[in-house]
Amino acid sequence: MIARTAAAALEQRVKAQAFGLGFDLAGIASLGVAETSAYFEEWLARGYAGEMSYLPRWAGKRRDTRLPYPGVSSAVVVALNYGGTQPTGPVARYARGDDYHDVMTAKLDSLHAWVEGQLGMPVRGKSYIDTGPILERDLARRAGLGWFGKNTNLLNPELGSFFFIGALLLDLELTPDAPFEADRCGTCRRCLDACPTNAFPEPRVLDSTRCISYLTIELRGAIPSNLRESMGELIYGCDICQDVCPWNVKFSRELTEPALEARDALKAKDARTLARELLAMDEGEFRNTFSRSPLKRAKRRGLARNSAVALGNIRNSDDVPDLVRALGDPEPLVRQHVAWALGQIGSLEGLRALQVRAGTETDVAVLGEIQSVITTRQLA
Ligand code: B12
Ligand code: SF4
Ligand code: SF4
Repeated sequence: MIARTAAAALEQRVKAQAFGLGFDLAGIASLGVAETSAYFEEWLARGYAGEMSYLPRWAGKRRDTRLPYPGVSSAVVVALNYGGTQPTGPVARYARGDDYHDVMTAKLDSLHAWVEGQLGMPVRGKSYIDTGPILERDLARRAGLGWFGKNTNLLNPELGSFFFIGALLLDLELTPDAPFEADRCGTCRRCLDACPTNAFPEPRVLDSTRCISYLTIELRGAIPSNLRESMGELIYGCDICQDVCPWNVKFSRELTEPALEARDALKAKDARTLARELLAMDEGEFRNTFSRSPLKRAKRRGLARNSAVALGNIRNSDDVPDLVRALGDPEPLVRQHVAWALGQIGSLEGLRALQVRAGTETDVAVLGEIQSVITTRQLA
């Protein structure tokens, strides 16, 4: 451990360097017990993590920020704005450009090298951007970056909440900033009321299993039928509970980080155009189009599944031929949601195609979906 005196005066310079690298906020926290870990454990116990098994797996380490990378004692915590002023669309703003993990890791690694350069010696340290078992919002609040909004996002009074959080853990005794103590939500509850799937059982608690962000990105299997209509035209992620927040309406900033600019495949595309393109893509096209993109996380089959749901909600009968073609998709998960979409549109052509498909379909879930569509339509 390097003594405090040796690191004196570094705090201001390291923050200035972080701003120079393009970060929008920077603060310092000393590592230790995460104050909100009891909330996290209660959240897990209530089943709100759904299938995100990496969360319970490393729960013990999330209790204390000294555990994930032993031997470090301070964190430089940063925020990077991802452009809340961009128009809303079928893909959440954070995911339109290059993967933020790569963008922020490169910047934080360079900050680490800068610290070593300043001190003229190697300093043990590691960059984290949702890449390890750390309660990042807890750490960021401790470093003075903002408060926990009722929509669970960390909000800053000068930036709103459209930013990523990252941390550089260091074996240095840095003087911490004051934690952000105020709660600036007051009596507002716009985010809670705006959520289309009622994913907030109470303020500051999110049931992921109902959240569109989880359903479109993290969930590997079928989207529960009772939530499909509420997903509207969203294909990847959801910004609704942030869009309605008065702090974002007032303080969202323009995107300044070039690597986060929307790539051509996603730029200014309406949900219908994008959904049709995604549904028609094969694995090779998908890999080429989305290399280094956050969308890779959902895989082609996840995005095709989401696209089918979006087309089912858009209900344009011109999309029936594309959907009928997708009834031949190699992935049963995709065929199942395509069957649902054809049921939503309800055109004769689509229903006939479903009847034909029922004759050759071997997957039980897909057959179940087709039968359910046919039965519902016969009763209607
Ligand atoms: C799992 C996860 C998800 C899950 C669950 C989200 C959730 N709210 O729990 C899903 C897939 C749904 C998700 C969605 C999104 N995510 Co996410 N996600 C994470 C991840 C990996 C872990 C979060 C976690 O631990 N959740 C468990 C709950 C219990 O923790 P929490 O929500 O953070 O809540 C804390 C506080 O609110 C507080 N708390 C809880 N209850 C109470 C009650 C009271 C009274 C008080 C005072 C405090 C309090 O304690 C909790 C623990 O510290 C983090 C990265 C990380 N390693 O932290 C990113 C992270 C939270 N996600 C992020 C983003 C950008 C998103 C999306 C905006 C993406 C999108 N557009 O689709 C949405 C936002 C949805 C939302 N309203 O939160 C950013 C958030 C940045 C910010 N400004 O807050 C993070 C930090 C990633 C990053 N490095 O930038 N995400
Ligand atoms: S991200 Fe969307 S679905 Fe999830 S809680 Fe916010 S508004 Fe609800
Ligand atoms: S919409 Fe209102 S309640 Fe929700 S996070 Fe913003 S200020 Fe807080």
